[in-house]
Amino acid sequence: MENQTTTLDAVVIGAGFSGLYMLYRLREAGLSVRVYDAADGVGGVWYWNRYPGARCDSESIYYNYTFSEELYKEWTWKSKYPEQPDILRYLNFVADKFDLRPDIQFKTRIKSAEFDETANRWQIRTDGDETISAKYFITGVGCISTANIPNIKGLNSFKGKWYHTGHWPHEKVDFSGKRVGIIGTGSSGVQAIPVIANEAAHLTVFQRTPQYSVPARNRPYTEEEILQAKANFSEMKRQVRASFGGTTAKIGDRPALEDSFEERQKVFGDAWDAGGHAILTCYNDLLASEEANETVSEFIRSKIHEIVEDPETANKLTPYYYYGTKRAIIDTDYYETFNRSNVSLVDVKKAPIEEITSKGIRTTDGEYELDVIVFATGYDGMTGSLFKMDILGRDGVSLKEKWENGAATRTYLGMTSAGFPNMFMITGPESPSVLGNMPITIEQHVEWITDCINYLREHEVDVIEAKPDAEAEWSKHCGELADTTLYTKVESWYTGANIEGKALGFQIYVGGYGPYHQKCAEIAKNGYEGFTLKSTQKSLL
Ligand code: NA7
Repeated sequence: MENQTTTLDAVVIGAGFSGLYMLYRLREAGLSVRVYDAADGVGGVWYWNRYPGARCDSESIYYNYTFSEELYKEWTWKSKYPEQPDILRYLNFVADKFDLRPDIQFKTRIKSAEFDETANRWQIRTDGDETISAKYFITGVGCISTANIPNIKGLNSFKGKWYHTGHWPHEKVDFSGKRVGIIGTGSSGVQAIPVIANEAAHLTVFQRTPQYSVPARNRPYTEEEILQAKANFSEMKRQVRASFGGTTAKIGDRPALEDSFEERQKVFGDAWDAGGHAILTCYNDLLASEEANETVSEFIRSKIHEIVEDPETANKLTPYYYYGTKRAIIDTDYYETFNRSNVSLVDVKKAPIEEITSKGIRTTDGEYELDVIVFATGYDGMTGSLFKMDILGRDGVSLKEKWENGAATRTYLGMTSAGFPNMFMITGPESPSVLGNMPITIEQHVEWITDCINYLREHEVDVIEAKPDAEAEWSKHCGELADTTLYTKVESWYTGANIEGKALGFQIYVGGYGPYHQKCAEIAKNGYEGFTLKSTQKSLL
């Protein structure tokens, strides 16, 4: 499409959990709205993450929308942790049920968005040279959706095939008989490694930082569990929306050191046997106190040495940072996979990767010949996908310029930013976003934004904008909360440390979903406290 200008009330970017629900709500509110997505189908990250073993680590019965009881009851999850094809099917089911596709433009990337201060509208441009004029500009681009492919010398010379987990081909990749190398042992690597090892002739794992991982103990749901979850819908919805992390999981009622060593071993052992993230919430101070954290870290280290038969490999796999401060991982047979004769582990912290050659990967210890390289090297989190677009607010200032110093990222509630009127971010930096079960906080963001837009329309307000002092206060509050935890003491993608040259800063609200939702509701109730509301006729605040 060339040189066309479309006029809409709202443009939403991304057809994942965020964008689909935003579309549903705004359309229901009577707005003209269109969602744009670079993919040719719905799903967001679940459209792209098709690597072997791709699965969500939130429990299925919570990893879905709760806005519609009918939807909840019509959909049935198969297993405790949903696998990527099931999540993609679910999001397609949602798109069909609510007839969302007519208002989604696929295969279209938004290149830029500029706020026109005279018209009080956003001018948005696509990669197809279409221009859209919209009153509201809303991003639902995900927190971990821009792939990080490390800049390793020689990648172009590699004669085999290479893939990033987050941009996996749609057709099945056949590993049988192949020598495969995988770089990265975060959630994606840990899920993919056991599955690829089953198929490949040989798998070499290039590990930079060892990871703590706990068995998921995934299994099919029983019919009774499904019936119970559906019958319990209303209570579940109430609980997850008020909870800390978007599930009904309970956080321990006491500090770890209040128990004796034997008592703690029993508590951790039970959580290990139950599987999933329960081990992180056994006690209430595991992410706040170094001594408490060491107890759970040491427990997992001992499990690694129990499982992995070769002591040298077990040593290489043993982490020494605070458990949970890099994203906590759950797995199926991760450590067990290193007992296989066709799997080897290379420590690239000790012997760094020097280059990718035509034949494989060369570290300072020598060359590994490979047919396939898998990059499980993660994402430019939180800001990467926002920075891929030129977003220009008042006075032509770009969001990237404003946030250049990551440590000083400024948002108000993680949804808005001063200087960017009528722009909303679903799970932007400084919202609770990734520290929990995301669909639940996405729903809250979408509902808050919809209520806000309805309020503006009812009160004939043209422009809403965060006040600089309100957002400075919010950012300060987020920083102070983060400093009470161990998250800021470890390098991770949460802090931006995984991206070369990225300014460091922990940009997530750690106060929990429930308290955050309550705070947002109070701000709305007080007539959108901390925002300037302006109409062309009158100034309301
Ligand atoms: P992660 O968790 O960021 O993991 C990326 C992995 O790749 C991690 O082990 C990194 O080591 C490693 N990595 C990154 N760059 C390199 C280079 N240049 N050389 C060697 N190793 C490297 O990404 P995932 O995709 O696994 O998971 C992302 C999120 O998706 C996850 O947190 C869940 O929320 C879902 P490092 O630890 O940086 O030393």
